[in-house]
Amino acid sequence: MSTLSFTVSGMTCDHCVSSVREEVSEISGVTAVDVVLESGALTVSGDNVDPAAVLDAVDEAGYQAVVS
Ligand SMILES: [Cu+2]
Repeated sequence: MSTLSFTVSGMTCDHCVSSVREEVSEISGVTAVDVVLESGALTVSGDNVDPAAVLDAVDEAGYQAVVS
């Protein structure tokens, strides 16, 4: 189990947060997703989670993420 941290830009409301949470939750190995709207902080917990897959999932949701 490990934790990855990212910063997401472009989220403006709780719906944005839900979209990001939903997409990232679908990634193989992910067990927990925490998104903070105000700071854009995205924390992903799980086993052997590919950081690139997280960046892709956020992109898929319509936002931009960087590893933080
Ligand atoms: Cu929104």
